[in-house]
Amino acid sequence: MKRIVEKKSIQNKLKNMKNILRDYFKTNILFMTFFFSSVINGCLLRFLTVKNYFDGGPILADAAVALIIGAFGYFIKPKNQIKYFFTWGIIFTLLCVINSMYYTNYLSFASFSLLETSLQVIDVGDAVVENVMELKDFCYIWQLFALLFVHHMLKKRNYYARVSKIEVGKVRALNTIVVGLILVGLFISTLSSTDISRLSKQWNREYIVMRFGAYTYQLNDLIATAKSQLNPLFGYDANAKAFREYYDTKDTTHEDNEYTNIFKGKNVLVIHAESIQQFTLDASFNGVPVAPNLKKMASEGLYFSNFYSQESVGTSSDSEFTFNTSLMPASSGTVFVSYWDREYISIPKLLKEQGYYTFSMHANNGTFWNRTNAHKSLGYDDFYYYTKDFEIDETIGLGLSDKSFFRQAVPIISNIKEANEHFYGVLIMLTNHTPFSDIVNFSDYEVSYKYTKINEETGEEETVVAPYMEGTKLGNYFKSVHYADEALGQFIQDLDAAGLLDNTVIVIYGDHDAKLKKSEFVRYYNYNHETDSILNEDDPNYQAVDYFSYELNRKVPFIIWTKNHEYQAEITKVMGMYDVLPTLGNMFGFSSPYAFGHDIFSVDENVVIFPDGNWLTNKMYYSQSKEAGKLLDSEETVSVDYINYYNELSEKAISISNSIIVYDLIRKTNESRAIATQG
Ligand code: GP9
Ligand code: MN
Repeated sequence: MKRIVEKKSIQNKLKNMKNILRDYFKTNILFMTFFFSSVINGCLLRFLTVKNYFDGGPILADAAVALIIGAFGYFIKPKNQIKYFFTWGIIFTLLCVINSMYYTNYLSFASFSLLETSLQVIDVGDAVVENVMELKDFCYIWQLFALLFVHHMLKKRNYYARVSKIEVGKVRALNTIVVGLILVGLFISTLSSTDISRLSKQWNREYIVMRFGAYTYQLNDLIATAKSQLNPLFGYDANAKAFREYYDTKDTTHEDNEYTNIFKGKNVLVIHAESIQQFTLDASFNGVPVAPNLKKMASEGLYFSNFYSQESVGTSSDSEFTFNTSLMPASSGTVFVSYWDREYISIPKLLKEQGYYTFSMHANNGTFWNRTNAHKSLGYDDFYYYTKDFEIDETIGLGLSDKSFFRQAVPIISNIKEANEHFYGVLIMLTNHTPFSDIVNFSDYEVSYKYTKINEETGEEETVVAPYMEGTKLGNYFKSVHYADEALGQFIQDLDAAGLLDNTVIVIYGDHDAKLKKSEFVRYYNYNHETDSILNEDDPNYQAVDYFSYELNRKVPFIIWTKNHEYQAEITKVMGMYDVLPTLGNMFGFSSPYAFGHDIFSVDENVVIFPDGNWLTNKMYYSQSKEAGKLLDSEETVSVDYINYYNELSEKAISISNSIIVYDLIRKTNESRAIATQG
């Protein structure tokens, strides 16, 4: 008997619950539309970007954010609630669209700190438009249509009038907030200390979106950006202390090696080779190499064949910065735009101490990447740029063609040589800049696949041309690199003819990869010329392009070359842009106490730390966001301690380097030293 009563009471309770839920859903339709569409879009964004399909954590976080934000809608009269939900719908949709676009282009997520930086990007014109737009980036807009459609239906059915009679807004708002907070609590209980530390540091953006969902990421980013604006005011003491401790315990001893002072007193011309990746040096089509001049110089000089750029969102400007200072790029925003006025120890400044005249040259306008200010701050005596010093007589892609740029540069350098005993100059190339589409109008380099076969009807041998990379972005990239390589080859000849190579060291670096999609490489590696199609994945010859192979292939060339080829070697040790200052410093006789890189000839095992916390040694590429590594030699093994050691090292370097930038710690240290000396 007792059992029957109990069963009935449970049944009644369930029934009651069902009725409550039914009534709830029936009278909260607009809120529910907002809630579910927001959660679905949050998931969709992750599905289309970081691809963590089955992780409950970020769904919980997205749901909590949508509940808490949605809850405040109840403070508004039902008939007016659409205005509130639609406004948030626009914000959430924009957030998804922008992040999706950003990921399409940079494989990372957008940040409020980039608002200032992105104004720089507008100058790049068609490069942005052509790269940015993909249909899938706009699929989130359905949320807005759903909200309008549901609102329209509800209005037609007199829903708002009915609901206003029963809805006590404040109670609903509070109840919803409580449920939201319970979800927050549940979510927090799933977090590890690493998750929390990464959320506060914010540089591992991919990881944060994977773990916390896009809405929490963006909210956190907003707080981090606001904080970084106020940073110079807050947190100085703790960061300055960490900085002092780091350098107090850092071993800065350097022993001489066979390259010490080999180039002391020689002139330097650095070529910033826009978007040139290392694999192009080994590529050829129909027997014609893509980059024969670079290849030749690599074989005649010191060639660092595992050299990686360490750029962040500041792309070209980040590479210029890291090349010249051996510091990492800023964790939020870009140095050239937001932190150009800090004090840095740089190659131009160090060579100036040895009596060098230092200059930079670029055929874009001087304001791009705030170079007019940033180059001064880096210590260049002069910056030669369009519109000041170059005439636009041939335009390809973004601006003046590299061939014309170099042609016009030679007489300027000749004058510089006349007027100065020693010089250090950096020439920033431009033509090989994404989207590489204009180059087809100037290049006759073919990226097709030509082969011979017997014509079945005539029985004679004939040449067949399969399109291969023609008409693809990677194909255009090869044409573009071929052009840049020709320009470079001609420049070296012209420098020689002008007598400018005799006492000069040429340094060439690719500033970053070309940001090409994996699918472009799939075609390049797996093309079947006979059928003009891509091999099936199960074909034994199929070469997959996975995350690690793609990342490893992002390396760029780094070459140190002299006319008489006194120093020839291929250096296979992994090397990063931040190793340039110490390595050249060893050769030219300068050094920076704040360098994060190393003289490559002085280290046993080098590590390249990327701004997102990933790192690379000659043994392993490790991704901190994926918490996975790839051994470069499958026969080798590494221990967990090895991985932990480099994880910690990377985090420390990124953090200290960022403090130097944000808190202007080099200037502060010099000032306190000066005061101490006076005292
Ligand atoms: C623009 C050029 C390109 O002047 O240096 O910059 P990027 O888009 O590569 O940062
Ligand atoms: Mn660049």
